[in-house]
Formats: sequence, structure tokens, C-alpha cells
Amino acid sequence: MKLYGALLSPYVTRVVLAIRFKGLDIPLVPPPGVGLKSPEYLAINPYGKMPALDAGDASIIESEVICEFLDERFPEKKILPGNDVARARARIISRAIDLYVLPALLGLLGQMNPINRDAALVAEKRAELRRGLDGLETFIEAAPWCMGDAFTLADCAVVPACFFLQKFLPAFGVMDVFENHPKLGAVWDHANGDPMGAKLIAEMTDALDDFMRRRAANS
Ligand SMILES: N[C@@H](CCC(=O)N[C@@H](CS)C(=O)NCC(=O)O)C(=O)O
Repeated sequence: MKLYGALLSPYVTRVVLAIRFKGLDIPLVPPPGVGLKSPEYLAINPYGKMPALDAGDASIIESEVICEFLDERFPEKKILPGNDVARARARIISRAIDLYVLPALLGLLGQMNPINRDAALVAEKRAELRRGLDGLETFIEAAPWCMGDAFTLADCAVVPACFFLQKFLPAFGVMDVFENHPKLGAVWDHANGDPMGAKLIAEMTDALDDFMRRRAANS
């Protein structure tokens, strides 16, 4: 098996965390062809988005679906809790990140430059993000992971999302990113002190620094 993608995507890193937690030997490799819309990659993921899993007998797309697929195929160490309510809550957190957090954050990323910033759009996206994070806060236990003691699918989604929140919200004047969302902040702090979490956060930091350097060199 191999996972197509790059570390600067919160969707890709969600799956990377699931793979590492489960102890699977599935390398992360760049998508084939030139760009995500190349014929080679579109044959693997017709939506031209990363990640995609080459499972040997099938191509599996959509980060959450890939995580659940890996949990079913390799059930020895699960990222989905045993209890049905806990399982539903882990899925809610993961889904809420996709539906209510990352889209608002991506909307803000398009407004990074203060010189040509659309103030109304920024206000709208910040309110949307606030609602997304408020909702998350009601589901997160932070004891110390999202669902309690065990690392789950919810943490696979939350840790990369927190990485981008704390990197980019200060540019919009939000200096204490987790001030209104202490449980989310506690999970983020725990991830930073956890060997697997800290390793991924360091890798994402390097990837982002490298991206910023290349962007500055090209401008
Ligand atoms: N719902 C998808 C979202 C994947 C996604 O949007 N990936 C971004 C990278 S962060 C991408 O490939 N964007 C390229 C594009 O949309 O052209 C998933 O969970 O896998």
C-alpha cells in the first residue's frame, strides 16, 4: 500500500496519524504526474484531491473514508472506539472539522495579505470558524485526547486542524488562539508533548517553512 499526498494538507496528515498510530508500514509518496489534475492522478482520484490510498486491490479516496478503511482492514489497533456512542462522537468531531472548521479556515487563508483583505469576508469567515470551534468544544473531552484516554479518529482530524489554526489565526489578530476553546487547546498541548504528535507537528512546521521560503523566492 501507499498513500498519495503531502504533509501540508490537514486531510493527508489525518491519515498519516492514523497510519502511524496503527503502526502500519504505508509510505507517503507524492501524487504521480504533474499536479493533482494530471491524467495519472485523476485515474486514481477523479476529484484530483489528496490524499488517496493505493490499497493494492483498490484506490480509496477521502481522508475519513481512508481512515475507516484502514481501521477495518487492520483491526489490531483501532482508531475507532469500541462503544457505539463514542464511535459516533469521534466521527462527529472528524466530520465537524471537515464541514465547519477547515472550510472557514481556508476562506481566511485566502485573505492573508492585509493590503487587499476583504474585511466583510474575513468577519464572515471568522464568525463561521467560531461557530465551528464552539461546536467542537462541546464534543471534546480533552482527557487528555479528544475522546478520553485513547487516541482516536477524532485526534487524527483535530491535531492537523489545530496546527493550521495556531499558525494562521495570529495574522488576523487572534493571538491566544485557544482562549475561547480550552478543551481544544488542551488536546493541542497534549499532542505537542506526545512523541507521535510532536513528530508530526515538527514535520508540518518544516513543510510549511519550506513552502513559505519557496513562495517568497518566487515572488
Ligand atoms: N474531502 C477531502 C478533501 C481533500 C482536499 O481538499 N485536499 C486538498 C489539499 S488540503 C486538495 O487536494 N486540494 C487540491 C484541489 O482542490 O485542487 C478529503 O477529506 O480527503
